[in-house]
Amino acid sequence: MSKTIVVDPLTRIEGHLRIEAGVDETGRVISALSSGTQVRGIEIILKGRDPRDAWAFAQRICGVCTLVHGLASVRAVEDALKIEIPENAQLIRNLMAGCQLVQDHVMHFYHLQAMDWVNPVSALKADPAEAARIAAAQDYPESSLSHFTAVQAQLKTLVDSGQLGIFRGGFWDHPGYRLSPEVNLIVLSHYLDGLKWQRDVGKIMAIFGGKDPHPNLVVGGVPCAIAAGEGDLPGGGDGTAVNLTMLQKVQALITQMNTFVSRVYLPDLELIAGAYSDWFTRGEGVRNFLAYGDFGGTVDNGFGVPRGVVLNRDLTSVRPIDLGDQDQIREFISNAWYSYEGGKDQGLHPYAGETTLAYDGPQPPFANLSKAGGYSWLKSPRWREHPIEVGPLARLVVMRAAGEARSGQLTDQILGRLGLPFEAVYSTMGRILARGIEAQIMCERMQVWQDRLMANIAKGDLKTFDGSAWNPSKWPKKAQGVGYVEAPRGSLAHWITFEDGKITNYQAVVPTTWNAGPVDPMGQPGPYEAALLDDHTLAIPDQPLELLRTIHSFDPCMACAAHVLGGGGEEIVSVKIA
Ligand code: NFE
Ligand code: MG
Repeated sequence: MSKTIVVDPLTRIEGHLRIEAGVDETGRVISALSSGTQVRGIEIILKGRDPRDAWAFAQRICGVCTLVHGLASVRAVEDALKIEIPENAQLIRNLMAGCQLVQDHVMHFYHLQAMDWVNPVSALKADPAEAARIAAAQDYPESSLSHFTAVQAQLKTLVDSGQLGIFRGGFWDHPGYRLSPEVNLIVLSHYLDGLKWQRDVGKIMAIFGGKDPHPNLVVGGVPCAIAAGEGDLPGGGDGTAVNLTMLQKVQALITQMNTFVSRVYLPDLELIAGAYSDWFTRGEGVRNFLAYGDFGGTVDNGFGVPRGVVLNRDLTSVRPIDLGDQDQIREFISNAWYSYEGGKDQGLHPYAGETTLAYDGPQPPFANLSKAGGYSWLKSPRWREHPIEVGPLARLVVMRAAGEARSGQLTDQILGRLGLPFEAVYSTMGRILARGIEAQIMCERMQVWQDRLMANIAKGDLKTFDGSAWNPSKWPKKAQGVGYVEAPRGSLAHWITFEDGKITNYQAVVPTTWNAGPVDPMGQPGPYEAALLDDHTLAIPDQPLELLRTIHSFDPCMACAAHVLGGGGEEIVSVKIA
């Protein structure tokens, strides 16, 4: 007899995600539905506003990727008004976005995903001396016996208190956990180190953006002025500027990021990937990948992350993307709780996109989702009608197809040590590994951008802002533009249209919408759904650890994905195994 497993809310993600998976009598997953259960209204409230203010609203789409929606928004306005920002502004935006991406990847690995692979209760049985020996052999920065003894005592206090707290949600002492007690203790110690590390490194965003989360941005560049030495604002004045002390702080933080990523995060990833190498053949998902490209236009005069689509894993062809082309990117709603004026079966390009809420599902609390009437607050974005995965794995695949050297070298080194071919990346563990590889590359690129910024300043180039947007009398009567970012979870773009200086339409198509959206009118499941249908069984269907592993490998952010609030605050149904 088949059963339906309902995980709602799925925890250790951002926001509200419900997964329903049907399993047969052997525990094999035979159906999967991914549902975003919360809706917000950011696209709607942007209508009628000044395009130059949009970023500050759009940035509130999410409190995790706190920078990227603001960045997509200012870029959309700059595209519409054909504004080129100064190179220093581009470098500073890259440094901020790079910081956001690396911080987010580390946080995801340790604080959101690691408990799918690491058993915190087992770490209590570890021999701290053995853990210290393993840590020394791995050349981890911290490998003393006193350290691991202290971490174990800290963990014991937590477990003895009966309040497992952060380690509790969605955690089972399941046979699928395979690491030795000592390795569990080591990775847990890095979980704790990672909390402090991510607090420290976010300061890069605060230095350039005034605060973090939600650093400040501006249409035309960045809002921080640069002072050449220790002084205040260039030309005098009472304000503050990013001066030499602050730039040295940024340098120290980039070094701190790189040290943690190269000596802690990547080695931990390799340990986990080695112990769970069977997860390189699970959770494959859709076979199509997309990256809009980003982090370019400065030092190497091109895309740091290349742009293109890889279909059906064919690495011999990177297909070009045009974000303005009505035939390429369209959002479908046939299984989403929205309506389109022209009917539910068509897809709309974001310039002509509509955000009209039309909840037609069962009244909560309800037992199960139903395809009749839709089952999600997420739309289904498609590229030329193909379901597409975006994110670190997609970028790795597009970089591979485009022949990008550094990512290829790092990937081959790591996979080589694990004895695996490149094709192994098309998997749950591949997504996790791709995130770490990307974090390493990004730390290295941040150093290049920082060096370039310092060189520009040394030459006397302090320009960070082009004020041409700030004279609306020179704007065209009507304009439209698209701004895109390679955000931590994948390709993000905002499309804006405005007339007489006021926004007429604003559409965000967000990484998690690409990945977590529902079945489209062509009958194709979204990437989460496809990845769950991986022809494997759940060892203990009542403890669906395997589902969590695969969904977490995408790093879901539902606030981003639905970004459009339902009235009344629908009840979020508690975790239920049916
Ligand atoms: Ni809310 Fe986001 C990222 C964006 S996700 S985290 O990364 O954009 O879909
Ligand atoms: Mg949208």
